[in-house]
Order: sequence, then C-alpha cells, then structure tokens
Amino acid sequence: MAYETLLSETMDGVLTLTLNRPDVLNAVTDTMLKELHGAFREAERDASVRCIVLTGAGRGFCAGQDLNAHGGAADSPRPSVGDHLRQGYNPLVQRIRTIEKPVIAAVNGVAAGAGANLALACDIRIASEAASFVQAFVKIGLVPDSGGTLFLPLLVGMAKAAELAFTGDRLNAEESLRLGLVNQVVPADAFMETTRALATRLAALPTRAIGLTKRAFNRAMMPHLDDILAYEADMQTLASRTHDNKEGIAAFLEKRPPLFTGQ
Ligand code: LHQ
Repeated sequence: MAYETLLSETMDGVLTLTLNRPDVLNAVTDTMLKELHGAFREAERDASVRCIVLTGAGRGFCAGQDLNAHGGAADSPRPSVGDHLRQGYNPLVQRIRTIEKPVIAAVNGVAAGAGANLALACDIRIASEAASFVQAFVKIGLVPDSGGTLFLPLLVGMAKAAELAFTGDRLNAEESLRLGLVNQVVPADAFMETTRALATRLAALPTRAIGLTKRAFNRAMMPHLDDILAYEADMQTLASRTHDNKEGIAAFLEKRPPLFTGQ
C-alpha cells in the first residue's frame, strides 16, 4: 500500500509504519491521520500482521499537530479543534488501544504534543538515546489530548504528570526511562535493530493470547477511555477559544517567545 505521509513495510509478521514528513519532525496533517487510520484498519484485518511498530523518519518521532495546517493552510477544510480530535485523533488512539496485536512505539527522536501521546497510547515504547518527550500543548495554550490526560498520569503518577503538562518541559530519554514512560533506552546505532528483534519476537508469540491480554489490560486500566477522549476534546475546545492559544500558535509560527496573558 502506497501512502503520501507514511512508509509501510511488513517483514516476519511485523508491520513497520514510519511517519514520513521529516522536514517538520513528522508533524501530523489530515492526510497523515487518514493514512494512519487506514493502515491500522488494514493491520487489524490482516492475519499475517502480528505486531506493529510505529516510528518516525529523520530526527523526530512526531511533533504533534502540524501547526501550519492548523494555522490556515490546511490540506482540507478545517473543523473545530474539538471536532478535529473527535474525528481524527481520538478514533486513532482507540484503534491503537483496541487492535488486538502488540503495538510498539519506536521513539527515534522528539515526540511532542499529540505525537507524544500517540506514543503513550502504544503498548510498549523503545526509545533511542536521541528520544525526548514534550507535552507541548501548554506552550500553545492547549491541554493534553489524544489520551494524554489518562496515559501520562497512569505511567508517571499525578504529580509528575502535572509538572510535565503544566510546564511543557522536554524530558530526555534517560529521564523518561527513570519515570517509567519508556520500557528501554537503546543507543541510536542499535535502536532499530533492537526494536525489530523485540517486534519479531512478539510477532512469533501467541497473537490471540496477547490480544486478549491487551483487551483485559484496557478493561482494568482504562475502561473509560471513550469518556476521557471526549472530555479532552471538550476541554480543548475551551482552550482553543483563548487568546493565549492564538498567541501561542502565532509565536511558534513566527519563531518568537509567546507572551501569555492568562486570557
Ligand atoms: C513544526 C512542528 C509542528 C509544524 C516542528 N507543526 N511545523 C490537536 C487538534 C487540533 C489542533 C491542535 O492540536 C492538536 C494536538 C497537538 O498536537 S497540539 C501540539 C502541537 N505541537 C507542538 O506544539 C510542538 C511544536 N514543536 C515544537 O515545540 C518543537 O519543534 C519541538 C520541541 C517538537 C522540537 O524542537 P527542535 O528540536 O528545536 O526543532 P524545531 O523547532 O527547530 O523544528 C524543526 C522544524 O520542524 C522547524 O521548521 P524549520 O522550517 O524552521 O526547519 C519547525 O517549525 C518544524 N515543526 N513542529 N507541530
């Protein structure tokens, strides 16, 4: 299957999906969202796919929503931020959580905003030494979305989640490991090989049992994920109406520090 924004390769039962907009650290466009949906839908149906690896081309994993697209030059007519989440990101997070096959995020570089939280939605995260995580939302006056308000406190606890979400500070790979955000940190030169070895191993294990285990983990740890995603979309709608959101996006695009007023 040929995509515009993704590279896709299947080997030894492992589907590797590579986000492929390296010039903008694989920031997400509508096309990328659609293609990711399609790729996960296909992977769900295809019995020969028994493990999925999500990674990024170039030096980034994913910088979240493409703020150029969000700012105006969209690749399709722009719905409200809430609808964008309800129609695009939220169903993708649901797909990652409900596909009954292991999903590994191979975090090769910076993972920011929704890009960070898509990685957190995956079952396992392998980080390159070059990886970092940024809950970048606050820097543009937004709230964590794509399941971040659940996944982040689940993984690192409420206090650290609050610190990361409120400050938008960048967490390096070692710190991410210490906090339990990632399973393993691997030197950059051994990174894809190590990820592939784990993925190939998982793909050769009893897929149905792993899928049912994932279903049970979902039930135990995130039975209200639907509600949480819907609530995030509501909160994001409120945040998107603030002056600070407009200022944050303008400042990012103009490459200057934002001046937030609290309004
Ligand atoms: C970008 C981006 C980007 C465009 C880097 N867009 N170009 C959902 C629904 C609806 C609306 C809103 O949002 C959401 C969910 C979200 O995801 S909101 C959060 C969106 N993401 C961000 O706010 C992150 C913005 N990016 C950054 O803060 C930095 O780029 C990070 C920390 C990711 C990386 O910093 P650096 O390593 O210093 O790289 P850089 O900033 O120099 O970026 C490299 C290039 O990528 C640069 O372009 P240029 O032409 O100067 O080389 C950036 O403009 C571009 N880029 N992120 N999200």
